[in-house]
Amino acid sequence: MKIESIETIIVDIPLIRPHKLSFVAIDKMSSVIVRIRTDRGVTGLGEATAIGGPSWAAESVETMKAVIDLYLAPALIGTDPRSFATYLQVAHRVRNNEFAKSALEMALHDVAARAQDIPVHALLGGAVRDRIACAWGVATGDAEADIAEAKRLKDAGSYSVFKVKIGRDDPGADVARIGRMCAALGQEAEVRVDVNQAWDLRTARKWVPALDNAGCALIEQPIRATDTRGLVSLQDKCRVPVMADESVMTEHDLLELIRLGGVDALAIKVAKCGGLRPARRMAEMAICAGMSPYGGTMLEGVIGTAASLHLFCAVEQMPLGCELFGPDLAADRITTSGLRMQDGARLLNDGPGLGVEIDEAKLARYRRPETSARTAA
Ligand code: MUC
Ligand code: MG
Repeated sequence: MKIESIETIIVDIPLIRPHKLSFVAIDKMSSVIVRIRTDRGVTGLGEATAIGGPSWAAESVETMKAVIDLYLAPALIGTDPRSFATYLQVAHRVRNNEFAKSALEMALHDVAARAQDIPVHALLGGAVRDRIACAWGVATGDAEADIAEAKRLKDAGSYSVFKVKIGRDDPGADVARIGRMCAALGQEAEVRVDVNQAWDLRTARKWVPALDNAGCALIEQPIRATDTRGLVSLQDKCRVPVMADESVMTEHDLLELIRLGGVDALAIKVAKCGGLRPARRMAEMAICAGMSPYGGTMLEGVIGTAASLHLFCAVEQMPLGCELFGPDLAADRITTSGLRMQDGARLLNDGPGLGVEIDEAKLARYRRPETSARTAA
């Protein structure tokens, strides 16, 4: 089997409401969709998103598309998509650009799995669960609206774990509203926070224990990504898990975190790790070092979320669950089917491959103009 073409398409799908992080607010989900076509008629899909352009990480959908179109795709045309060795040779010639690589690597997994008529999780060792507890990301930008949204979702029975984006406001006000949210939601719900690097270490030393006392169940990336030592020191200041996210983009970052003593939890994301295989490896490294891997998101749509789901259902220990809520935050989708939730858990979908198909009319509606396909001459 040979790759005939690798197409990259940027899509922008509106969100059901603006999503406001400490450093940026977004009102659409911007993704690069990768579609691989082969000479045997087997196709594969991949997706990577960026939050606020090159803002959460160094890549944007525009850079991902360029890197794939100009540097990765041309070297793969005509090769066997099932050969991971070929992909690695090509990928190693491009430095960094993990998000771009992850979209391509995802599409290659989809092709390879479809060619064998098996689900992608079977290529990742096989699912050990058929569902995973899923948190909802609360980030309306307004304290009272955040509490109302979480309460509505909890009362509807759809979500019971909430990850609140804080760090835009004064730390004292943020901590007070987390306390109010915990009280409003009661014992059956869990409230976690993601500060997205907004605090300096001195601020975090004061407010991390206060968050813990307010009932917050997990504190993600309170300080800047580069201060790994500071992050480790904060874990000793509270009883609940501190989670590394932006501090650990690569395996080398993870080794450094482990060397410094580690924290309780690590957000694994297919995009930042550079693909399904490195993400799986990092989840296992975390487990070996006594950290809990957590199923993170970059707010992917159905394609990228399905890939993450196949991965997280194949990792043996995922005690903190995941936050694969991206498809529910988007107002629409470009696939013919969605991904199901039941009793606060995201249900693993069937294959073959990722088990999702493009809805061509929707793709045409949400694609940005000026797309290109790299095709064998
Ligand atoms: C992050 O830092 O976890 C993804 C979803 C969300 O709400 O924030 C982002 C990134
Ligand atoms: Mg985060």
